[in-house]
Amino acid sequence: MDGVTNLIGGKWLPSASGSTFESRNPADLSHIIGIYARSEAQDIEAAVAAAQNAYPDWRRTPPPERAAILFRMGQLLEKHKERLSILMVEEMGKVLVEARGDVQEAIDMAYYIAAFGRMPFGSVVPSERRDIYCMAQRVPVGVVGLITPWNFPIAIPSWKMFPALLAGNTIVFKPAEDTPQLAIEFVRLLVEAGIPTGVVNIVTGYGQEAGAALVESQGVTTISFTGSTATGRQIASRCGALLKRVSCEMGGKNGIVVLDDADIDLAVKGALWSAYGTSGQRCTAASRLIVHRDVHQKFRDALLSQVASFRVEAGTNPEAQMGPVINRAQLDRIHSYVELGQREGAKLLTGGKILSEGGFEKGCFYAPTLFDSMTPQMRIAQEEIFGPVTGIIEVSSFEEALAIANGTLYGLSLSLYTQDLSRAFRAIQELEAGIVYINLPTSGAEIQLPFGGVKQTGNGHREAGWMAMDYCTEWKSVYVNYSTSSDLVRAQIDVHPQKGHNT
Ligand code: UN1
Repeated sequence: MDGVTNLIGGKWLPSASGSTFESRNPADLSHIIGIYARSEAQDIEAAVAAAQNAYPDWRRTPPPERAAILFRMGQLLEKHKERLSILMVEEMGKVLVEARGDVQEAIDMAYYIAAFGRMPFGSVVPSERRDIYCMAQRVPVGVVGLITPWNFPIAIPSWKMFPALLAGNTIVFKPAEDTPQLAIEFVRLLVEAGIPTGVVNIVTGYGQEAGAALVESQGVTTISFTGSTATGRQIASRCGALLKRVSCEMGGKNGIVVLDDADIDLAVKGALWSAYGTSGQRCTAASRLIVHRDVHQKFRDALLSQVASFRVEAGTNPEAQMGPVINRAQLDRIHSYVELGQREGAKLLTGGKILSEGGFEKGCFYAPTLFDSMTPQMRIAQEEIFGPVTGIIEVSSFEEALAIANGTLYGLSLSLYTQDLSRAFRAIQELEAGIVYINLPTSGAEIQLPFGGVKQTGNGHREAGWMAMDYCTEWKSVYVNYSTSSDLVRAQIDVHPQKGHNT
């Protein structure tokens, strides 16, 4: 039924106010994907209460049992991979092969995290005293609030949710307003996999209403957010004031360095994928190509000929190399950055326009755009655009390339193309980023490694990998005295008596 899209304590409900919003296909805005509950604080509070109710029992459920549900979730995601991928093309706009990759990331994450159900949850360490047993164990944090973006509508919820569930937390999930249908499908599969009532709740709606209420809710101990740096800053400051745990994964201004000895064919392929994959709407997209002057012309000409012949189409067409961008507002924002780049003096080589005829007029399509003569301080070289726009910055040395690569406020993903082992390892040490690639594009992170960035990209947390457990667990240190003696032995004091002092 329209608008009945909040799963709270095992029941699908409309918003308390009864108001709704729509999700539309960005390749054809006349295609309405569905109508969703437009939720506010009251709905969030109901979901938080349900998550709190479910918490004691879920926390006590043995981890292998929790893991078995995640394993079944992996199987269900596999079974529904094609259906979800097609829905993703329609609701979010990425091309089909990429949509399959998005679902695959969640499948990988489900199996990976499920395997940890029988792995150590802490450590046993020696004591400085006799007959004392010391251990540190991970414990869940309680109700975790997840605020997720539209660009990886299945993968990113899986990065945040599966570790939190394995650890014994319960969830209130507020997905992006541009992709609610995929989030609902994801939660339905979790229910089918056997997740107990109230352990995962979903509340659809807008950030300023539902998202903000989730951050404020007293029952939520931890927030995990992926989105813009501006929103992340607001969320992190509120969480700071409320003394909540908060993990923010925010903007990027990723770059590819192409040195004079690089394999140019490989670098061009890497740049194409990094800049225009997912229409540039990845946190890991490369919007700066930092190219040595000796290979500049060769690299630029090869890249330009590829970009100029790029197939932009609705992602349902198997020939499509790039689909639409997410919505009209984003389309206008991308275009205003391109106009700004031209005013700043960057040279537009191709693209630079909203595609508005020949079948494109119903959707949000932008021509893949390539600039040359970009300089490091231009705003288009400093600010995240989140669209199919990149530019070449010419450099004269390896050192200059590293300085420019590091010269932004962000630090998610940086890549370097070279055949020189010593420069590759120097770069690995010097690049200021959470993810460094050598002879690979800036996109393509695998789930078993931590994902996240330094500087204004993150606030010190990582998603995916085993390290994702850190954001959703606390450490509890435990000391057990199993001595049969009635003596009190004090740490530090009685084990190191100051010889001669008392005599
Ligand atoms: C994102 O854009 O937020 O490395 C995630 C990549 C993908 C994940 C991107 N595996 O580009």
